[in-house]
Amino acid sequence: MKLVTSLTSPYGRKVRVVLLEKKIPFQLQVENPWLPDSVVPSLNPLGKVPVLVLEDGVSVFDSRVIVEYLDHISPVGHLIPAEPKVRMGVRGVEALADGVTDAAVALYLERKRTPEQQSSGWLVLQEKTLFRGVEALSEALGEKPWYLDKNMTLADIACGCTLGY
Ligand code: GSF
Repeated sequence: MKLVTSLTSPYGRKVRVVLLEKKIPFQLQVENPWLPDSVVPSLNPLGKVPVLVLEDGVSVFDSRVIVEYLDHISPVGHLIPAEPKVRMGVRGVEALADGVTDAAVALYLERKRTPEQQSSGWLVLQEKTLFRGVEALSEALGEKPWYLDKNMTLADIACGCTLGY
């Protein structure tokens, strides 16, 4: 299988960490989705990375769908628990972490625009989301070493990639 991503993408990083933790061999194809001649839209109609291309040519996106698939195909180090409520908690932290990343990406893109084009209201909105989200990530972890107490799960990987970004 081949992972198509940019090396700076926090969502792509989450998938790369999962691939490595689960010891799944993969090819890496580095692509910049923002370039006008990018191949990414031919793999994902949304034009976004990461995309996982399977042996039979099927393209899988987005990162949450990819990590779910990867966790199912290998029994090595399960990252998404089976018990429904625990599973919901782990996926919930992932959704929160991804949401914080979305706000951080939105801030980054807005700040790349010229000062005249930037919307201060939009920047404030995204900043508030970002800080609320980080606070909620911190509260959910509390004093525990991992979100699920004894084991590292997808929740910890997603949170780590968000904080890294
Ligand atoms: C987000 C992917 C994304 O926004 C996921 O896979 O989890 N919910 C999706 N990717 C960005 C790159 S980055 O900010 O990581 C992307 O490919 N943007 C290109 C575009 O045209 O929006």
